Amino acid sequence: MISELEKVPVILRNFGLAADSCTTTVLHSGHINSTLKVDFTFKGENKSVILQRVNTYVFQNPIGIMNNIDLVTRHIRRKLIADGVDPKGRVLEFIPNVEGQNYFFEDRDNFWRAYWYVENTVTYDKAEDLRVLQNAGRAFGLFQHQLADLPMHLLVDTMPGFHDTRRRMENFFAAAERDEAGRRKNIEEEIRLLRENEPVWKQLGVLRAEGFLPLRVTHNDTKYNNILIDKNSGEAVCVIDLDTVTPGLCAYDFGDAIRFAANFAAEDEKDLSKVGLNLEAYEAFASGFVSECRTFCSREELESLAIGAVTITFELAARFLEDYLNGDKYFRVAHPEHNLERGRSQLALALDMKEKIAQMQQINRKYYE
Ligand code: GN1
Ligand code: MG
Repeated sequence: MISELEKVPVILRNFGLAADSCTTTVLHSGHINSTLKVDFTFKGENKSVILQRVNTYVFQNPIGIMNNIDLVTRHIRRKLIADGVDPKGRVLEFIPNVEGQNYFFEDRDNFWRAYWYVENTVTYDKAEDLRVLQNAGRAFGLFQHQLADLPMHLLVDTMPGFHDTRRRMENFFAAAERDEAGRRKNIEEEIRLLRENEPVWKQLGVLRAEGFLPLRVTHNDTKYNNILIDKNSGEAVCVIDLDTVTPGLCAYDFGDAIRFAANFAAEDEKDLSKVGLNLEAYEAFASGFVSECRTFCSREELESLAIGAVTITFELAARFLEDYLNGDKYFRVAHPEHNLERGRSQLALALDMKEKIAQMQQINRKYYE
C-alpha cells in the first residue's frame, strides 16, 4: 500500500498545486483525521499547506461537511471584510481541486482536502498563559457571533445528534449490554457512576426540550488546540477544525472548551488525583467567551453555560468508554487502554465540575450581570 506521505505530490497536483520539491510533516493533533503539513517550493517561492485525509468511518458524509465548511468560511470572510478586517489568516482558506470542488475524493477511504497554512501561528494543548486563554474564549464566542445570522437550514446535518447527551448515554449503556470486546468487567464502577449522575447530565437536554435554549450554528469541538494563536501577540486569530459545525447549543461550545483547557491535567491523565477543574483557567476563558456572547445570547443561554461544561464532560466520558467497550473503532488510540484512561479521566473531571457548578455560575455572572 502506498503510504500517505508518498502520495503527497499527487494530492498536491489534484489541488492544482505544482511543486518543485516538498517536505511533509505529520501533525499529531486530533483523534480522528490524518493531518499533514506540506512545505513546498515552486519556481523559487516557498509555500505551506495543510492536507487532511478525512476519516470516513467517523465522517460518513464528507461532502456534506465540505458544503458546510464552504458556507461557514465564506460567511465569516464576508463578515470580516464588512468590518474592515483583512480576512487573510483569520478564516481558513480551502483550496479548490482542479475541478473546482473544495475536496479531492480519491476513493472511499481517501477523501482529501487542503487549506493554506496560517503563518506565524501556533496551537496549544495546555493553557499556560491565562491571557491567551481569555483571547481564545473571546474568539470562540466571536465565531458563534459571526455565524448567528447564517441561515441554519443551509447546513447539512452531517452528524445527527452529535451532542445529544441522552442518546450518547443510551449508546454507551447499549454497548455495555453487548460487551463486544469483553471489557465491561473493567468498567462496572464507571457504568454505575454514569447511571447515578443522570439527574446532572440530563439537565441541559431538559432545558432544550422545554424550549429555553435556541439552536445556533456552533462549532461543537472547541478544544484549545482548535484555535490558531499568533506566535508573537498571543491573539487568537483563527478557529480551525470545522468538521462538526452544525446547529447546536452555545453551552456545548463553552463547555467543551472548559473541559479541555481548564482541566489541571491532560484529557487522558492516568493519575486521577491530578484531574480537576482549574477555576482560575475557567475564569480566564469564561471572561472572554461570556463578554462576547452576552451581546447576542439570551439570559437562559448564559445561565446554561456552566451546566454545559459538566454535561459535555460526562458525555465525552461515556463516548470514550463506549469506544473502549466496542474495541476502539472510533478514536485513534496510542495503546489498548487509552480509551479506558481517557474515559476515567473525563469522568473524574465531570465529578469535580459537578461540585463546582455554583462557583462556575458565579464567575460567569460577573461577566453578564
Ligand atoms: C474528537 O479529532 P478531534 O480531537 O478534533 C471528537 C470530539 C471530541 C474530541 C475529544 C468528530 O475531536 O467530539 O470531543 O475528539 N470529534 C469527533 O478529544 O468525534
Ligand atoms: Mg475535531
